Amino acid sequence: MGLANKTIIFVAGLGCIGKDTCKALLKRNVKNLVILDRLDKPEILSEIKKVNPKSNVTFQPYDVMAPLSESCKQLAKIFAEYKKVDVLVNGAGILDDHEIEKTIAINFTGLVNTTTAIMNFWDIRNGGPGGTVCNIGSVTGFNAIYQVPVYSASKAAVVSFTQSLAKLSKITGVKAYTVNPGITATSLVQSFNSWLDVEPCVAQKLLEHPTQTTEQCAESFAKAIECDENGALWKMDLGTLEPVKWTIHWDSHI
Ligand code: NAE
Repeated sequence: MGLANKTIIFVAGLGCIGKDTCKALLKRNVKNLVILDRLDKPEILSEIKKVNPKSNVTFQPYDVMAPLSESCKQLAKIFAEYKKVDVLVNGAGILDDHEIEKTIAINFTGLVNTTTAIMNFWDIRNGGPGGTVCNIGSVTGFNAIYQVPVYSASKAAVVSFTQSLAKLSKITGVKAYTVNPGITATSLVQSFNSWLDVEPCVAQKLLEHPTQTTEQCAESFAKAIECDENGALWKMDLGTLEPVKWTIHWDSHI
């Protein structure tokens, strides 16, 4: 998918990976970039806007923990304004295994709700034009950091949900894939709680191993969005972008 002239909604576009990915998208001349995030960060927004003054970049406060009906209302306003939206990026996430319910609510339920809400506007069964959902999973959705089992499982849920969405695209007309970063130098991984404090030094131990920069991650991220491959599982680790081949252990045959 050439990104020039496309309209993209980016949930969590003001986070560390989000910000640099927004910049990478603007370098590709995205037409409209609608950033939704929980916190208003005007200085980050203006830094993003500067990358390409020809692109239209806007921000709206958005909490993925809001009820589904609220997400639907907010998306209705966005669709009324832009008419056509091509890609939804779901990127909200927290890493704190002391916060069990919040982790599931933000990392998984919130992503499911935003995706469910946009189906009202995209589903070809309602006369919609289709679209593409790009969900941020994690390499921990493939193989857990077992000291943060709640976070890892929330990302495995994102991977699984997105694989089903991709298979449903024949019915809905909506494509889906995940982008799964390896450890990326952001505030998320600088310091975090393990489950039941099983490993008090988990962040420190993790960061003893090689990581990638947000700029490297963002470049891979933008390339994955350009590929627009339904069902893809992209691993974005150590500055590379690689498709992951999923092993099939069972088939429902339906
Ligand atoms: P970050 O903390 O800078 O970004 C988190 C973003 O989620 C922020 O924009 C924040 O405002 C938004 N957010 C949190 N709660 C929200 C809510 N209720 N409603 C709306 N937005 C909300 O950290 P980041 O590292 O840039 O993380 C961005 C995404 O990438 C997250 O989903 C994270 O899980 C994922 N990710 C990060 C890494 C990493 O190493 N940094 C990895 C994979 C995936 C590797 C690991 O899994 C550790």
